[in-house]
Amino acid sequence: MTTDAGATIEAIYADVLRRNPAEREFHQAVREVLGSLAPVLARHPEYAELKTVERICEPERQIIFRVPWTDDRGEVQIDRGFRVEFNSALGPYKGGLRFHPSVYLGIVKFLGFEQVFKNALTGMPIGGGKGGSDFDPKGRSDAEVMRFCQSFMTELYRHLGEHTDVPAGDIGVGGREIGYLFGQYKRITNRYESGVLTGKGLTWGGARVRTEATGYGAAFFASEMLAARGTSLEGRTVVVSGSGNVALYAVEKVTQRGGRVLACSDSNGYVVDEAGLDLQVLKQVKEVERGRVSDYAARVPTARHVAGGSVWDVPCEVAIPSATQNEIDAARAAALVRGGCVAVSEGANMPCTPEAVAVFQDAGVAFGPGKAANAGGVATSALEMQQNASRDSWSFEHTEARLQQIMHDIHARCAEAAEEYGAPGDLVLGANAAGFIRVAEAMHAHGIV
Ligand code: NDP
Ligand code: 2IT
Repeated sequence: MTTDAGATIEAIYADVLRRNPAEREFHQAVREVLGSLAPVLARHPEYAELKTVERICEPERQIIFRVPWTDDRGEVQIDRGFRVEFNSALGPYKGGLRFHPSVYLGIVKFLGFEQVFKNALTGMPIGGGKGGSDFDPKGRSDAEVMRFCQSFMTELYRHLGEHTDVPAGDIGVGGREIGYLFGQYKRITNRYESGVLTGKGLTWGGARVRTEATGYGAAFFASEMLAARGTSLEGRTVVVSGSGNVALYAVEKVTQRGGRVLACSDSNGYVVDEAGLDLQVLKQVKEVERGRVSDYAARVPTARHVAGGSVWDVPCEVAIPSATQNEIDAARAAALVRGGCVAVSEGANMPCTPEAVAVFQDAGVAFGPGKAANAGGVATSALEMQQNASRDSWSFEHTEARLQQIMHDIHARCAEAAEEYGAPGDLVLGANAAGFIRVAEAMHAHGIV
């Protein structure tokens, strides 16, 4: 039975490679999920019969468009916009927008595919999608970012709607960009449709805790994994990569829970502060000044900046990779294990290569895959949609308590599915199996769609 299921999965993967050439990250994300599905297909032959896996691997809709805009010098710029509406079995397409020069269809599809299972794991009524652009916001003025966002939304708006597709932020897209995007959507449609975007400002439909949610959630997930092993974050040394939205609030929650965050990074290098990162200075540098982590080191006497190199050279007990895909390879994972790492909670999407994941799992390190560990962001987006639909606004405390419960439940769901499918403690298998089954069941109810 398992052998049949294994052969089916290999055939499906070969077809995904053939139909989606040169989309390396998408292949990697599909491989990772398919790698967990043999025991699920063995128990549910109907999924093979009705080609559920094949259908899930094919996005429902892919939109690619020109984004022309004029820079501050009057020069015309042309970027490429994407929105991949991957799966709407559980609810409207939901997922962030990434603005980064590395964005191409393969990145958007990998992120959209991950999002389908992540959103399913949250238990909330949201389908999966992702979008973005190869626009590089670095060094651009506010006015340039605004004109870009307006041009981007001038095409994208026709595909969106609170019941259709609801974007949010990701790399390079934060509160400022969501503001410009919302303003243009409202202007074009003449609708104050709060639920069409999440991550909004608190005065115009945003939800408390959405800013903090992904980083807090990744720290909560680390706590859950440690609690399952009878321990906690208290007194632990922690390294968080990146210094953006996810990283900053992972640092904040870890610190609140008694952990000491030794280091964080950006694409130019990393900063080490054995005293534990001073969050007030870090937030000032990153959120207010839009500066670099080198600016933090210049201001804090206990800190030093290392230009280039990898923040994963810093030994720690708990790692929360929160920058980007494939930042931890097998060699870095092995170094982390040698340095005493006991838990990894993926704040970013797919930050560990498959080889790195194997190193962690073989060494008995507690490993929380991104689709579970960073699901707090999108879950809180769903809470924002809920508040928008009821024209309500919840307190910070209430919303954080909801988030904490959601992360607890996701961990439990993954752990239970891992048990059920014969791999106790394997949260990768648990997350993939639990997420997949939830989507597959809804798709079955809907017929061949
Ligand atoms: P931000 O843009 O706020 O921050 C990204 C951080 O990662 C920056 O410090 C950036 O450095 C660094 N980084 C990005 N790309 C690279 C790269 N190619 N090489 C080295 N460093 C890089 O993004 P977020 O914090 O929102 O996102 C971080 C990760 O978390 C992403 O994987 C995203 O998909 C994931 N995520 C985000 C969620 C959210 O709610 N925002 C939800 C769930 C997952 P620099 O400034 O130098 O570019
Ligand atoms: O990867 C992610 O889950 C996000 N960037 C957040 C998506 C969302 O819709 O809040």
